[in-house]
Amino acid sequence: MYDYAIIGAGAVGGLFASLLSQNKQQLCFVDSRLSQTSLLELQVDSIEHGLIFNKFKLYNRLPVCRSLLVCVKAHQVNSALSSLVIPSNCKLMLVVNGMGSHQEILEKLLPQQLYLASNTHGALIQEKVEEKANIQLKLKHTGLGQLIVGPYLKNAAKPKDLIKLEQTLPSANWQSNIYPSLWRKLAINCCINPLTALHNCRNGELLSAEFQPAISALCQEVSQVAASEQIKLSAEELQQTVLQVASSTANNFSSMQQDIHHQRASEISYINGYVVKQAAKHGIACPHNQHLLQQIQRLEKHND
Ligand code: KPL
Repeated sequence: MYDYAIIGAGAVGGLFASLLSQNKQQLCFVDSRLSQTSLLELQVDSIEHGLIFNKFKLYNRLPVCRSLLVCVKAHQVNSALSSLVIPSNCKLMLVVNGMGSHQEILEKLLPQQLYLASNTHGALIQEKVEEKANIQLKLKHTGLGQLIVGPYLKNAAKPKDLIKLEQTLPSANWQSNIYPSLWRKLAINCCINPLTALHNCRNGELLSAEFQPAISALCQEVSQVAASEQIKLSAEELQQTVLQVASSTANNFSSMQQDIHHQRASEISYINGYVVKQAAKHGIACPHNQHLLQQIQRLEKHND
């Protein structure tokens, strides 16, 4: 039996696979689009352990595993899981940007099987070669962050497997109410992702004075919408967190900058789009988030 199966052979999935396998966890990857079982050769230039090399099986069906880690784009969660049957003794942990994607998969599992995570580790794909069905992936761990995990059902007890996750990944932390952390990460993504995509710049450039009014206004709106969902996060605290992350990932291009640059669909509907949708439910005006949502959607249409 595998300890973890991972869906998403990208920067985040690859990073966690290599860190977990350093700690003797049995791991594999799953991609239901494949026609046969293949191999993933992974090289990670990690901050704490230097170069890590691994080979993982890449299945096209779900093997017996204790936990399934889903590390794909928010808009891919539903389709990545659609053909898989998730047994009731398997925990599913969503490590995705934005909010709302978990609501699309609730009918696939019991609510107590679902765990949500907020990840602030930075990782960058340096090379990805797909040869026949096999994949060679080279990654760099660019920022030491945290993986915060909690249950979809607030205050549910911490399962034994997740105690093990905390022991094997020193930067993993359990929170019985994960929602404030998810909103904090949402605020980071609401500011950094669309602004870097629209200005085609690295995260660190958002530290300049010209961006401060926009970041402040976006944080005000996120704070107000979060409060309407009983999550108390002050706009000042959010703004400080956004600037800290922009500084610790200064050299990175955000995932949305990359998506827009490479003409791929972005996660905007699960980031600023989620804030705008929740705001509308509560009758709150969110002009700054709305504006960024529209501008990114316009770029996506232009790329079609
Ligand atoms: O999550 C990120 C992303 O790019 O999606 C941040 C934290 C902004 C790092 O780039």
